[in-house]
Amino acid sequence: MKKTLLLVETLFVLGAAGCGAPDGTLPEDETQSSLRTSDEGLTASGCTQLTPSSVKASGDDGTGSVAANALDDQLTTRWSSLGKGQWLDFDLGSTKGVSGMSVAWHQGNTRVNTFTISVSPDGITYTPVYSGKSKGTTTAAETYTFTSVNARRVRVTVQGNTVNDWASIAEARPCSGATTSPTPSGIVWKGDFESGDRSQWDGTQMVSADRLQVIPSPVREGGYALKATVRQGDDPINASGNRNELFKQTKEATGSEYWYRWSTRFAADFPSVKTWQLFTQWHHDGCCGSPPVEFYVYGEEMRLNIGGSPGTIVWTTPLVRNTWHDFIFHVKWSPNSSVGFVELYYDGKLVLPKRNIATQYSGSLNYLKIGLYRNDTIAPVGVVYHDGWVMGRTKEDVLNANYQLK
Ligand SMILES: [Ca+2]
Repeated sequence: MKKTLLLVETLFVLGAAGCGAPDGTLPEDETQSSLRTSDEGLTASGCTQLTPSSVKASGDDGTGSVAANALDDQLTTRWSSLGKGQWLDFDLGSTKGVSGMSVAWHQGNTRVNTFTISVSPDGITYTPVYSGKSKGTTTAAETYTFTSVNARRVRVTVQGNTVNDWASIAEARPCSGATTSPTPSGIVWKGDFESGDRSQWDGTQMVSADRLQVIPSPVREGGYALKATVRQGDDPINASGNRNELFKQTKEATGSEYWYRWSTRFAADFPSVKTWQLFTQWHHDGCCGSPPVEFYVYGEEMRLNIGGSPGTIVWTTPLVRNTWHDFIFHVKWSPNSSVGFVELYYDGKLVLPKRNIATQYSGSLNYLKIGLYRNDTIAPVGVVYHDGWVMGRTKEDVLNANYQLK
């Protein structure tokens, strides 16, 4: 066993050198994993485990970490395969309702894995139902849920982790909801600044920390909100326009449906200019062009534009400064204009009934950006406040999200 491992290690190093790879990729560390033995089996939470009839994978490590190890009820064995895009694929034996997947990640307490879950009726055509990251804080199973779908096969595809490009899973099971409810409820994410800092978000694009401050006043809910300031010339990413923005890699799967709630307040002296000032956007992960979902101010008007440039302005309202405005935004994410839709409540009223429109670009997933991003011709300082961000699966989720209004 040890000999085989060493041999494989040599081959990998030689292979990497031969390809001119910048850093040799070593096999998955056996020593560390043997230190993390545990007798606990896989425990799914909030979802009833299904029993797959078999499992297969895109590959393994050649030294025994095969697909079946993810289905043997032991956290001490694992499936491992090297490279982004490696997958593990469960056959349920027949078509079943699937609404989640529990995964116990190998060394899951030290690595954040990026992955997608997709389902298939036939093992040929796969539809993504979930994209996300593992928490990176536990070796116990994490359960990822999505809208229930009938499927024969469930696949998890791993796009590397924060330590290396190994896909390594100790145990995994597809699961189904305890009820037949088509939309399992739950809060997916909160970005309400109640941590007192920006840590609920994935990162920033700002010229300096004073441009995106978490502040105790004014707040719309709880004890903290975000104050975003843009001065002319602020250009943290050497791109068009001036900005200071916070982002969250929401990466909503195609076909997924979510509700978002947040509040925004424009300072009393927020600039009045006949050009664009974006305060909330869902940006595509591709490089170029206007984002598919843009909330922005133009002159004395607030607008929602869908579909980039030119896109379609689906809602406008007069801009009112110096007071909080509450948004509840319901979206089905799809590049197909007869599948995707948007629906908007503003200050407690339904202002945009559900309207079918393409909300993604084909082949691209979106991520959320808030703050202030504006035309670089604008000279006056712009200040906008954001608070209470929450993303859920139902309207009730976001309405009941412990949103403590001031
Ligand atoms: Ca808050």
